[in-house]
Amino acid sequence: MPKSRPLVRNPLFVFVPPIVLLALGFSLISQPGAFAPQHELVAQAINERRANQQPAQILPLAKFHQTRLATNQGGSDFVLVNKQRPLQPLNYKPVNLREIKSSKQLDNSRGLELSDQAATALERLATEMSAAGAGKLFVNSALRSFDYQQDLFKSKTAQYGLAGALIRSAKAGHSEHQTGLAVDVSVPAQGCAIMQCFGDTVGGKWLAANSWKFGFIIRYEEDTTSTTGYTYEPWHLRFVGLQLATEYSKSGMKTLEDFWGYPAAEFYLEEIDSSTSN
Ligand code: DAL
Ligand code: ZN
Repeated sequence: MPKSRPLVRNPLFVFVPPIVLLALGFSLISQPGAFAPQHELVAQAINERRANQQPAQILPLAKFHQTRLATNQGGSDFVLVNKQRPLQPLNYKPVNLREIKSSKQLDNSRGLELSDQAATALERLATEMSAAGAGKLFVNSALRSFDYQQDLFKSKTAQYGLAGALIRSAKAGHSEHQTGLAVDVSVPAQGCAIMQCFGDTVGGKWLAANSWKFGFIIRYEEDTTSTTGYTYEPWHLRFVGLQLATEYSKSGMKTLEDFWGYPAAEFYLEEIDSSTSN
């Protein structure tokens, strides 16, 4: 009987396939935007913009995907926080904070803080606003901690009931104020402080028309509750940086959810779950 030869595998067959697979995997995940969530929503948003003959994004698509990834990061100017996109961790605290400087054009007598770049932008905005004769800004609210937001939500609930609180105030961990990128302002000399009629004042109109030039947007515009979950807040400015604010204002979009192609977030997921589980 011939001796059977021991089975010797060619090392090429053993090592090459896993190496090829690994290389393929790495090349795929290193593609820009490979992890960008919901590509189809981005494509849909872009197609809708085209169909409505709105100006197209000038960011190339790959860059748009990369930028959109930053909407998940609390420390990014692009972060998208809403009822369905809590900060992570929930008690997130930004690191680059500083007190907004008071001046002849800007009253921050409450000593409130914002992220460094948002504070600088607000100081410039206030100088221009005053020079334009649109009034002297007062800073009503800026950075809020998780605990502060929790107390605020409780006090709004006591004041307006749960449904009333939900459309006025975010739950802790879900507020833009916790990022250091949002600020509530008023012009005391013109009245309507932290009221919807602020939008009809000289100051409120100037902000709606000009705040993008300083990197801010009015985050909760009129008639956007079904997307943002909040009623009109003409006093709530959100810093997104000059490039994005410029793009956003050119795009004609009214919410960041629409701009980035994320789903509307009128309700918290737990509200939706509880209403469908009965
Ligand atoms: N008032 C806004 C929605 C907030 O509480 O963040
Ligand atoms: Zn606010």
